[in-house]
Amino acid sequence: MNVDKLIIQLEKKHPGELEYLQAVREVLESIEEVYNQNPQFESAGIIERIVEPDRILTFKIPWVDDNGKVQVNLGYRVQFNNAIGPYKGGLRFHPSVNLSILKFLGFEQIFKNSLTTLPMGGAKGGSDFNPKGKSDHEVMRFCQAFMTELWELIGPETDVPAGDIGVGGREIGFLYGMYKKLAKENTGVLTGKGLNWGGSLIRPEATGFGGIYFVEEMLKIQKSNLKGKVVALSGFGNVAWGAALKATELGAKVVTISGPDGYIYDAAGISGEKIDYMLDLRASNNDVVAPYADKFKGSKFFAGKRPWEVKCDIALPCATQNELDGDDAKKLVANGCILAAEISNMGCTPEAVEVFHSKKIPFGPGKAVNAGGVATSGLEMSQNSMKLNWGSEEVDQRLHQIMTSIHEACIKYGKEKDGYVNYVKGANVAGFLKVANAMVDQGVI
Ligand code: 2IT
Repeated sequence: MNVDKLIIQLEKKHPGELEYLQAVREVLESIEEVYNQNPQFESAGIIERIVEPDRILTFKIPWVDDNGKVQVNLGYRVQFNNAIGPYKGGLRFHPSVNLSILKFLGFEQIFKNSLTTLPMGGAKGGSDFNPKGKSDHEVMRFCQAFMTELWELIGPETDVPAGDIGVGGREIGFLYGMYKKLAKENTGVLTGKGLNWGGSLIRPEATGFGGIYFVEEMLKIQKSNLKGKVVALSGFGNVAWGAALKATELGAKVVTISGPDGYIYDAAGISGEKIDYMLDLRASNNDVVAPYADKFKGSKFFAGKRPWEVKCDIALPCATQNELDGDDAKKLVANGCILAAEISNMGCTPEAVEVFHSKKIPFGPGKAVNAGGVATSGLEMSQNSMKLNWGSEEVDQRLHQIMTSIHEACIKYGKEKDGYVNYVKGANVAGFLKVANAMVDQGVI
């Protein structure tokens, strides 16, 4: 395999799909060595097959807003790979959504889902619809229109969507209701469901909790832990909320959250009612964090800036892709940061990752660190299949064990001669091998 040649070919085929090409390049660079050591991969054409989605559904979503005006959005489902299980991955509703972003997310999801140890393939979907500022009725009409197109492609044993940015419990409820009406069945076709209609305990917390369990493991091998560590995180949604809760519980002090409007610095620490307030901020539907500074005296709002300029021990991007760049990484390192981990998908640019690697700062990539969300979706699917519910302790303990095993897999394939762990390589190789071997076993299909 020749990575540069493959990327040039892909660039020609998919011009301008920058996020997708970025995600593919990172994985190819990591697996090049193990790929070339396994000639069965080359003869089965694994690389050429794994970088292209199995299929992409694109559809139009016309709906009527509260003023009686017709709106038109675009919808997508990218079914990337189902070698080890049904297609699985979230739906993102955000104005920035386009095919490149959904292809990068679907591609990442293949390896992430493989790392969870559960039988799930990779997929992603969504729309350029913006739920911010919309009424509940508008969101309902949109979700119903979206599902009218999607339902025939998905099913509890074929493709199981879930939430991502802009898709939470409310949206999953409306989507599920419409699927149920169209398919005339009550099954685990979506995850992130409400607790009294098939959802799993701990699913809302899982991405953040799992991320912090992973960070704990990263610290443990350095004979350290979270007690007293100062944590800078970005975002203020579901992922940031879960991460803040668990990091605080384990003794860390979270000093930042952020939104599209800027970031909040709270030197006293974002804990207790301040973490609960993140839910109010989100419910206000305005996509801003500035009101936090009015409510909690002593905190400060920095308009239009990112939180990576503050002094911290640990940096955790929890918002979106490429939200921490090379300059941010340099600032963090200069300020004494000892660990960075993406709880968002591809939160760091390649330049940022390069800075962390060159300074031997442990860096956890999203597909390992944030796998707890989809892992708990997998546990929701298991509970749905068995038609029974586990208690929160049981789910949490399984989640914790899965995160520990993902960390072990990263060490197995990512530990370098000097003892530094390249988690990017570890996660990519471990995730890839399982899927590639399954593809070899199953023939050219
Ligand atoms: O990026 C992700 O892993 C998710 N948004 C969760 C996907 C899922 O199927 O639970």
